[in-house]
This record gives sequence, C-alpha cells and structure tokens, in this order.
Amino acid sequence: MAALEKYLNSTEKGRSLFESEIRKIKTPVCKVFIRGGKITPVEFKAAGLTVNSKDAEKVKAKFPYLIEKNGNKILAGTAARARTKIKNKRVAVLFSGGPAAGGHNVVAGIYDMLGADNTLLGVKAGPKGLIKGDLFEIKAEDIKRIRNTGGFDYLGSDRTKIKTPEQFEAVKKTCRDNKLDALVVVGGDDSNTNAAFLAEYLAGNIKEDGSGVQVIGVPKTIDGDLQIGKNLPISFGFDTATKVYSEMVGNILQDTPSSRKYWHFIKLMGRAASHVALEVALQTKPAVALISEEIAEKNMSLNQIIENIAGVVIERSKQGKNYGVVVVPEGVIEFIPEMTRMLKELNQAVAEHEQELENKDLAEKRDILSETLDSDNMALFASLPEYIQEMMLFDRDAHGNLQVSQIPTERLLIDMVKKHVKKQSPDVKFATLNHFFGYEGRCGVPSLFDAAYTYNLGLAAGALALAGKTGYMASFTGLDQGGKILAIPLAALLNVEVRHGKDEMVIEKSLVELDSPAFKYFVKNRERWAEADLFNSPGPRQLWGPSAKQMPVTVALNQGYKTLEFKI
Ligand code: FBP
Repeated sequence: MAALEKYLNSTEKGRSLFESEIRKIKTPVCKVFIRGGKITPVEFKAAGLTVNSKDAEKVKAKFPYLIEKNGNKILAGTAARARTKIKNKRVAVLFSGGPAAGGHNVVAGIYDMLGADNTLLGVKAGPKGLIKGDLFEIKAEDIKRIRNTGGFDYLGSDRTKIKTPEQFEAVKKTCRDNKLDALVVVGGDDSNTNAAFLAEYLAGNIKEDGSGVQVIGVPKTIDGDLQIGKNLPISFGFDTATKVYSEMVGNILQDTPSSRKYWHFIKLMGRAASHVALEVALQTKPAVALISEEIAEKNMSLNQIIENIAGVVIERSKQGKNYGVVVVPEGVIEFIPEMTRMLKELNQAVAEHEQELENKDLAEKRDILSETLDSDNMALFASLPEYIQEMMLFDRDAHGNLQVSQIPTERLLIDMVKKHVKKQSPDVKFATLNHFFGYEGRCGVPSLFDAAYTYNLGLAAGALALAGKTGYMASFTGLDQGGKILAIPLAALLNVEVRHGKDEMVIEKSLVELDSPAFKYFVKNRERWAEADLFNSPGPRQLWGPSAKQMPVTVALNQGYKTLEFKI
C-alpha cells in the first residue's frame, strides 16, 4: 500500500491529524485542585451564598432529607488542609438529554479526581441504561482516547425521565448490584431536577451498611438555559455550539454583500430560551435577530414581528442592499402570546372534532374549526400560509399537542414578510433562503472554553463524590479570575410549575432577561447593525492562538467581567 494511503487508513476512527492533536491539549485546571503539581480532592465549606426556592415549604415537605442536610447553602471547594486518601469508592456517570460538547471531559475530570484507588463506571445510554443496569468500568485507555473530543458517543444518552415507583426501584437495584457509592448525572434543567429526586430517594438504606448513594449533578445544555446568576455562569456546550453557529452565520453574512441577492432567514437551536440567538447575534451582528423573551414581554403580535422585519428589508433596499440576515430562535412561536392562545384553543378543537376533520380538505376543516375557535384565533390561524395550517392540524405528539419545534418558523416568516413587502413596496427585490442550524453545533470538538470548563466541572463532581456530598450540582464560576468551584444544593433550586396541566417541582429554565447587560447591549446596537453592514465573521472556533481563550460574549457581559478572555 502506498505511504499516503497507509497514512489515510491510520486516521480512521477519530484519528485525523486534528483529533490526534486536540487529545494532547492540556486543559487549564483551577488551582484549588492542584497540590504538589498533582490533582487533589478539595474540601467543601459554606460559601456564604444561598439559593432560595419560591416554594420552600412545599420543597421541604417533598425533600426532607436534602433540605435537612444541605438546606439552601452553596458550598465552595477549598484546598484540603491535609491529604487524605479515599479508597475503594465506586462512582457511576451518565449523560442525560441532548448532546453537548465537552461531555467526555466531564468523564475525564471525574476519572482523574477519583484516581487509581477508586473506580469510575459508565452508564450506557443515559437514564434508560441506569434503569436497565447497563454499566461498565471506565479504563485509563478510554480516557486517553476521549479526552477533548466532541459528542456523547462514549456513553450514549437518552431522554427517559425517571418518574414511576418501578423506575426508582430499578435504579436502586442497579446501585446495589454495582455497589455504587455515588452517581453523577450530566444533564440540563430536567435532568438535574431528576437528580434531586434521585438524591432524596437514594439517601438511605441502599448499601449493606444502611447508608445511601450520593447523587451529584453537572450542568449541561447547548441551550444555555441552566444558569444561576453569578453562581453558575452557563451550562456547558453553549460556548461550542454558539461558536459553530457564529462561524456559519458569519460566513453567510460575508456572502450577502458578496453576492448581493439574498435575505437569509436562519433558525438556531434552543428549544425555549433565546440565549443561543442572542449570543450569535452579539458575535456576528446581523441586520435582524429576534429574541423570543422580548416578543413575549412586549406582547408582540405575529403581524408586528413581520412589520418590523419588512421595515428593515425596505429601508436597506433604499440603500441598494437587497440582502441581509435574520436570526430566528427555535422556540419563538411559543413566545408569541397570540400564537400560544390560538394553539391552546386549536389543540382542544382538533381533539374534539378529530373524526369530523378526517378526510376533509383544508377549506372544509377551517369551516369546522371556525364553529369552535374564537374569532381572533380563527383569523390568526387563517392568516398563516396553508402548509403551516396543514402542519398545525396534523403534526401532533402522543398527547395530541402540536410539535411546535417541527414548524419551519423561518419559512413561515419568509412567506409572511414577502407578502408584506410586496404590498408595501412592490418594487423591492426580496429573494430569500432559509436555514436551520442545530445538530451541527452539539457534538463538535469542544472549544477551549468548554474543554476547560467541563474538565473542571468533572473534577468538582469527582471531589463532591469523594467528600461524601449528595444532592449538589457542581459549578465553576469566577472565570475571569482563576475560577472558583461551587456546589449548589439541588433541592433548594426547585420551584412549583404547572407542566402538562399538573403542579410539578422543577428547576426553572433561565430565560434571556431584558434588563441583563447582554440584552441591553444588543438593544443599544441593533439599529446600527440593521442599517449598515457592521457584521463580523468570527471564523472557526480556535484551540490555539489569541482567540482560543475567548468565552461567550453574553457570559462575559452578564457576569460583569472586564474581558472576554477566560483565565483559569
Ligand atoms: P438538552 O436540553 O437536553 O441539552 O437538549 C437541547 C436541544 O439541543 C435543543 O436545543 C433542541 O431543541 C433539542 O435538544 C433537540 O432534541 P432532539 O435531540 O431530541 O432532537
């Protein structure tokens, strides 16, 4: 075989030159973990900070063990006074929910913290694997292979919610069968809510000596909606995803004045909150970026949104710029108040008239629905493009609810803006293209920020396991000044929310706040970005060189940092 061919074969299975090089990168480690040049466990002490549930009494009734033991006090990781050897602990780790870059480094961090005297087990395929008892021992050679790599493929993941008594019982059995001392759940708001319930359930009488199994959470989600002010600046995966999207949006922006013929409507992932859209807007400075939380708070109608976008299109056309970029957050539909009202009524009407609607054409269906829907809701429904009306009547989940994330919002906006522009200014050229960037950003090689952030979160989770703590989520903050390790009590984070018509205790999703420095900065500048081409094309995320140490812009602004550079 020719030498080049031989080399090419040797790069199979994640051994491209790039992947081989990134495995060698030494991620920065918070100095609290280093003693004598080696990774060392830390002690956890009260940090003088608290988290406060709005429903503290109800939480206390449901989580007597965790509230009694941890209360609402945040702990800080501090250098241990003496080196104590902890041996023979068995810790398992699982991924839960959608993938996010850096998950493998969480595993590496836990592994390195536990050291050779303890055992780390991997749970295959997320919570489902925990219920089934599908665990395996993680070895040093695996860690070498997965370090700094993207994806969740080493363990796998799923979205099973552990909720029935049988599922909790099965988890208990898995813990006993595998002689577990601790379980680390790497997930978003729902998975960390689940971790709180597991921590309470597994608190006692699990092991032979009558003690419990510790449960520790790690904050993950590209959506960035698991943040707790200064105590948790961001969930991991957000930085990588937004850097990937910013590169792609930046490239498209660079194309617009080059080809001078298209308006691009780009939907960005982020099921509910608009953190991703805001971050990408701050990194790339497009002509328009919608922020769902602003739309909801200002009670904007779909028509107003369309008018605003059309206004920018017409104004730019006057300057000869028949091109531009509109950034659209994935979840925007559910934040338009009149839309949510209409969809609620539509869901009920479709369920009531299920049989009548069958085998009818769209006009006939509208007639049937108009007898039930309120006139405003009916008018809004009828104003939507017909393919969207069809989708809204057919694409439903097992509970009969519309799968809003399936709606091609970017196409809907294009069609409605087109109609509006044609009516207002028939001579304006408005050629469009639509895109959806989502899966492209979840599994790429982690940015240096995410690689370091996740490795330190893994070290923190491992240290919490060694310190015998349960019911905490690991956090890493103070990212402009060397970093600070925190442990946030999970039960105290819970609040009562109505989900699927029932009261549930959950960790609230953190949404974009309109009085946050990041949103204010956006508002201050967006008109200039709409008018003139002031866009950025930030390029691929870099792992070496001056831009490698850049953290998310929204994080730096909201945390009040003076610089974009993370310093660990
Ligand atoms: P997590 O909150 O579980 O991290 O997932 C977030 C997300 O990436 C959203 O942005 C997106 O809407 C969703 O997952 C897509 O889910 P799926 O992987 O089931 O298609």
